[in-house]
Order: sequence, then structure tokens, then C-alpha cells
Amino acid sequence: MQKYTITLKQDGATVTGKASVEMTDRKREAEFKDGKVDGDTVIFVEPLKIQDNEINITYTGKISGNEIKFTRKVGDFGSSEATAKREDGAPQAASGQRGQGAPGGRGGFGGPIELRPDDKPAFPDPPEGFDKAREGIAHGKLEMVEYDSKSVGNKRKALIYTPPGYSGDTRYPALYLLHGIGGDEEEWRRGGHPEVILDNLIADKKVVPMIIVMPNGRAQTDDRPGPNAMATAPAFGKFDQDLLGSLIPFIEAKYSVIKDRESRALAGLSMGGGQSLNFGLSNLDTFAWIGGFSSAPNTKPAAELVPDAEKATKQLKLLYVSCGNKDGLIRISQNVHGYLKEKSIPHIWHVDDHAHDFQHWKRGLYNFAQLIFR
Ligand code: FER
Repeated sequence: MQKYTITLKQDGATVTGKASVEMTDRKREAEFKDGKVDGDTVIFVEPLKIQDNEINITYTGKISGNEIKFTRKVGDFGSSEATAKREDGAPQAASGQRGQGAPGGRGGFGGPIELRPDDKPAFPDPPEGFDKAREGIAHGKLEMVEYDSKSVGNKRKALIYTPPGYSGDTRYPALYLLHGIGGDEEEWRRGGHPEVILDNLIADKKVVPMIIVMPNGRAQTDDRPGPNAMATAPAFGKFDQDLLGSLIPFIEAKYSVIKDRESRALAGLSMGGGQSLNFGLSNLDTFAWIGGFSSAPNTKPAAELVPDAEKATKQLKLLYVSCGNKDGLIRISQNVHGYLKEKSIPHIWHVDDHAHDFQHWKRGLYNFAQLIFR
């Protein structure tokens, strides 16, 4: 009987790690090579040398919830199955762990957290009660709408917040607010209650009254996260067609909104943060205010996000990049900030003490909402 211990570290699409095998009389250790993640599949190779013969063991794993089901193929001649369980938050895996880093939060995604000198808050923590429903103030409304999506080819849903006293006699700016990998058009309401945060900010006259559009950013016919949300990541990459081609025109026909770039903002959490940076920065004629909170590995490399620093600087009214210092995905946002700083592209870099969770995202919305449309 041999005991196999696998330690995996995921950084975006790349996987590194090692295997250690304890046999009755000896122990063998090997670093993996060629590790990668593609949707719900993880592949890596353990180099094995037997009597001067190089024989690779190839692991192909299907990620599902907290488990990875592996097929282990030894050279061309043997194959076996095994299941690894993820040990959340444990710094060293006992047997097959996907991801290290943020304890708590969701998923414990990402790699080790190495904070840099700039990783400091740009804003104080919001006042107590910023996210608690208040009595005696005016409240906005939430409604679910359906629109025809040309790119996806069916009817899709979006949750809309209209501010207190919304009237066709006034024209409002619009914030498009995007969800994360396991989310949908209800995720922000469920986890962040933007209607509460906005009602409070409007009552305190700290924001311009605005409409918030919370769509489903998983642009595929079945847009539920399903049992393996990671496998739906490619659909997040196609949402720009639906957003620009169908959703915005629908919103601008149905609601009393101002139809110019300076009256449109795009922000989101995690996968939605990546989408906001990717789609926002490549569509500066549509959006002037852009925010990425704890942006996920779907975020394009910074040099691709902003190929023309001068043009972006001219067009951007706000670029807000934030992450929690307990979030295993912070490297993504650190890299974006590093590039923006190097190229002197004006932006806000805000790092608070939270993890990959709604504590950070609610504060992101609170800060971002006060800066836009002014
Ligand atoms: C990943 C880790 C996290 C990834 C996406 C996420 C596409 C998204 C997390 C979230 O939306 O909360 O490797 O790859």
C-alpha cells in the first residue's frame, strides 16, 4: 500500500505543485510539470524515472465542488482512478488541494498572498450601518426584467434598481453591475443588497441618483451556474456582445436614462470585475467609469487591457481597482495596478482587510457609487 500526497497551487490557468509517495520502504517526491487548468479540467504531469527510463504520469482531473476526480495514466501502459478532496484554507494539502490562500471567503481561490508597499486603503471603512436597511428614508425599487438577447439567442433576465422617486421626467445615469463565477442576476441582491446601500447613500446625498442594472454575465442559453460553475467561465468572456448589442439598447429604450458614455458605468466583483476591466477598457466610447473589485483570472493582462495609455487617460473618468488583502486572487489586481502606475494612467487602487467576499464587494460598491457620474 502506498500513500500519495498531492499539493496543487493554482495561479490563473497555471498549476504547480508536487507529489509525494510513501511506500513501505522509501519515499519518493516529484515536482509537477506542464500543469494547467482549462475550465473544470486540471492536467499535470509527474516526471518519473525508472531504471533510466523517463516515464511520465499524467493526471487528468475533473473539478467538481470540493473534489477532483483523477485519471492517473502511467506512460502508455497503465491507468487508474482516484479522488482528491480539497482541504479549504489548509496551507499544506493532505491530499489533492486546489488552491491555497484566502482562508474563509469563497473558494479559497488563488495563490499565496504577497502584499506590496502600495497595497493600502484609499478610503476609510464605511460608517456603521452603510449596509443596513434604514427606516424613515425613501426607498428605491427592484424589478426583474427580461430582454431579447441577439447574441445568446433567447430571453435573458436582469435585475434593475430604480432610485426613490424614479420618474420619466428625469433622466438618470446607469451603473451596470456584474456578478461572480457562481452568481447570476440575483447575486448582488442576495449577497450585497445594493438597494440598501444606494437608498442610504441617496438619503445622505452622497451619490447622484442612478439606475443599477444587474444582468446575468454568463452569456449562454443555460445561464445557471450549475454544479461546476468554473466550467461556465468561457460564457463570461462572450457577455460583451450581449451587453453592448442587446442589454444596453433595451435599458435605454425602457428606462429614462442618459445615453452617453459619461452616464454609463461598468463595475463588478471577481469574474464580473474581470469582465468590467476587459469590456470597459476596450469600450471607452460606451463607458467612462470602470470598477473591478477582486477581479478574477479572467482579467486580461494589463498591457492588453490598456494598449493606448494616452487615449485611456483622456477617456476615462474613473478606473477603480480594489481587492482585499486576504484574497488569494489579489495578484491579478496588483498586476493591473502595477501596470497602470508604471504607465501613469490615473486610477484608484484600494486594498482593504477583507477576503474574497461580500464584505469587500459591498464596500466596493459604496466607494465606487460615490465617485461616479460627477
Ligand atoms: C479562477 C479562480 C476564481 C477563475 C475564476 C475565479 C476563471 C472566479 C471567482 C469568482 O468569480 O468569485 O481560477 O478562473
